[in-house]
Amino acid sequence: MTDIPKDHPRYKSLMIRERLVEGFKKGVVVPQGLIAHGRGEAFDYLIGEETIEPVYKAYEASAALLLLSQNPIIAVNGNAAALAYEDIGRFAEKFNIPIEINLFHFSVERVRKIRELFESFNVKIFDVYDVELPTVSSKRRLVSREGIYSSDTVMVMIEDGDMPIGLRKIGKKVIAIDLNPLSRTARDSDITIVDNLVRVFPILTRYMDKLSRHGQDVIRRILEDYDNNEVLKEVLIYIVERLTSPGILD
Ligand code: PTJ
Repeated sequence: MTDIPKDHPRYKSLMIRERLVEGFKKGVVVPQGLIAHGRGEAFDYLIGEETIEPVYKAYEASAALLLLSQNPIIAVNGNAAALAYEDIGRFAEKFNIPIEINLFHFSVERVRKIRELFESFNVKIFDVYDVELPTVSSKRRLVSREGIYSSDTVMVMIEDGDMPIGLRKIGKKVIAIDLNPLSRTARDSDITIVDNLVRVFPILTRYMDKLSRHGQDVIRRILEDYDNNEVLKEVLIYIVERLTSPGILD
């Protein structure tokens, strides 16, 4: 691992990069995943590398949807596992939500390596692909009958855009984590959390804890009032205002 001095102004971001590089060396992340991360970093820069105000509504709605779902599931790929397997594992364990390994660049070897990362958590992991999604053409169509295929809500992250639309076509609800508010994934999902995956699960945990103290009617209303397009617009406005604010280069 590269020795990054703690006082480096970009320490945090460089350490996150290191996780990806380590994941790549171990065969968890594909080379394309490094490129995908660069795009994410660019958008993280634009939002100031912090969770921004409009996105809290998406967090709240995501928690509401997960709490109301009968069979929610978290789909993980190479980047997600490399960046946040501990956070995802803890979340899945706490809220008893299964995980399915769902890869664009599919290989049995990568599935095994990603599975290993989650094995220390008491969570159900789906990694047997016995059915195909008729609405997805990429290798992500390979899913588990008892996992993604039978779920009602799927959480996807750092992915390339074919899953949300494909999943919604067969009646599933989709929560996406994607730093790019303009991506297909962001626009085609029911709820998009425009935030860096490395920040997402602790915040989502807080919302899950908070909302689970409320009655179903309150949770349902939060979901009904949520408008993903509006939130994406607010994110774009936030970025534009931030970039054009007088002190931006100070
Ligand atoms: O592991 P596999 O085989 O499933 O392959 C995964 C990759 C990432 C290679 C594949 O899904 C891909 O090519 O994705 P894209 O099309 O590059 O899209 C990735 C999206 O995730 C982009 O919109 C990025 O802005 C976003 N992104 C990247 N890093 C992060 C992120 N969003 C949230 N948090 C991040 N850390």
